Amino acid sequence: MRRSLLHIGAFASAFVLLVACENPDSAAIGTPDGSPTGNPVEVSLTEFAIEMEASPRAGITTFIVTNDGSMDHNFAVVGGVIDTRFDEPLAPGESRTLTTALDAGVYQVFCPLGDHESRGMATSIQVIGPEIP
Ligand SMILES: [Cu+2]
Repeated sequence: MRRSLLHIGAFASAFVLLVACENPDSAAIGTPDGSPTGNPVEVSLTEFAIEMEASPRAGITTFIVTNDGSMDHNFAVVGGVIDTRFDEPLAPGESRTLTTALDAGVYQVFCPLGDHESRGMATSIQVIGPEIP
């Protein structure tokens, strides 16, 4: 069961990366002309830190989250009207995507599992660019 879920996550991530690579307009994602494809933002979860781009562009955003640690972790984004996270934590080595629409502004990013947030799995990101129409 866990193995098949892992494969689905890996497949979804590969698919997103594939789409991002094959779409010549991917540089324009998040601009007013719009695009259904999320702006990809890679995230690495470890004990106990979250590594990611600090200033992603506003728009539809696809977080490509990989658990590079040795224990389960989750990934939450909270700010403005956004409060999103995975329903289930990611196992070590697992990668999954989380897509959400981000307006410009500051968002708190953290791991909501146990005391991971207070141990360092927390950061803030400054989303830049025009607001979503
Ligand atoms: Cu964690």
